[in-house]
Amino acid sequence: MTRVVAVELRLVGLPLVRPFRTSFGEEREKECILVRVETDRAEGWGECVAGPRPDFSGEFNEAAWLALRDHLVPALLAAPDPRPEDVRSLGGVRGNRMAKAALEMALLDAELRAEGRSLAAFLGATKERVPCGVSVGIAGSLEELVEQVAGYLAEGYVRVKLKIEPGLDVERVRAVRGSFPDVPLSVDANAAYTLADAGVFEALDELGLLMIEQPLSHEDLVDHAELQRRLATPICLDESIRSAADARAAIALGACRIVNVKQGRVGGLLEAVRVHDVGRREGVPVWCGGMLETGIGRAANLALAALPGFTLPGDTSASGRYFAEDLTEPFVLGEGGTMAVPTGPGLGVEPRPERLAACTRRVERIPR
Ligand code: OSB
Ligand code: MG
Repeated sequence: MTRVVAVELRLVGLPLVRPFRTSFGEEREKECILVRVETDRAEGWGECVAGPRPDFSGEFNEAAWLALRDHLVPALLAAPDPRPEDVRSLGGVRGNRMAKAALEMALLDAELRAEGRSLAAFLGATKERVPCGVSVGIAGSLEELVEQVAGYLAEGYVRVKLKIEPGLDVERVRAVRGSFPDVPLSVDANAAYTLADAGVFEALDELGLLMIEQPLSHEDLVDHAELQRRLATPICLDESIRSAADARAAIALGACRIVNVKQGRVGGLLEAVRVHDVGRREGVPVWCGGMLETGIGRAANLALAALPGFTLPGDTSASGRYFAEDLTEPFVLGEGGTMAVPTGPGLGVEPRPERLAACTRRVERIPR
């Protein structure tokens, strides 16, 4: 029996060590909502993957704040014994998956802390360390891109993903491939193309890429299936997969051969495990995506990435790839480009109080 005493919402902002440019714009800082749940037994933290603008998905920080404050949190506080698995349908709220995921994470963290059990163990992790890739934003020039990639490879990352957009694609990827012929390399278009651009992907198909992530619209599985039929390189879907049901549909249609799993995009860690299970059952490799998380969300991603179906390196980079100073103790890249999965109770990490205070823009505590 868990009694939730209060939920605290907090908007935080952290400067990024280098601007992160994608086909939908450039981020100079990380801004997100942290959720802290106080129960009668423990406290728990969750991080919302929404950003300041509704670009990656329809969710964004101000909207997620209201979904939490006015709908999800009141429903949670009204429930007599709320379980993490209830958050999905809490208060009959549709959508708002990123907001729900943050609340579910906080509730799970609190429960597992009270039980002294790690999130990784609870989710079914089978690895103590996970191999890590890095997602490289669109650079100012081709030379800068090659230099950035060289730097990340020197740090030990085992897979490099390049962001692309129309006009900044084949030439750049070809240059990186030319400089690093054997590096496991992929691209991510964040839905910036249409089937009329098939020629771009046919050219990329010659470069020995591990995968092409979300080339077309997030809403168009049929066109992805058409494109996949024309390519030898596997298509990986990110934005298109909002649930295990979406993953089943995409695989059944032949719209992808790989799935990027992000707990926030699919409404929480429990649904993320179900997406993983679909991939395993269907023989489709999955890997753990990222949303430039702070150490809180990063801890959750590492626990998830330690499940057996996560057979490709994730976008689970070290704290230093994002922040000069993380909210938690920094995550560091270790031997062989791997990172340790946290073993402490719950997420196994918590914000450092002075760093949290310095990054906080707004706090609201909602008591029972
Ligand atoms: O499409 O995978 C993406 C970051 C923000 C939004 C969308 C994406 C990304 C990344 C960065 O690629 C992954 C990471 O290092 O967290
Ligand atoms: Mg992506």
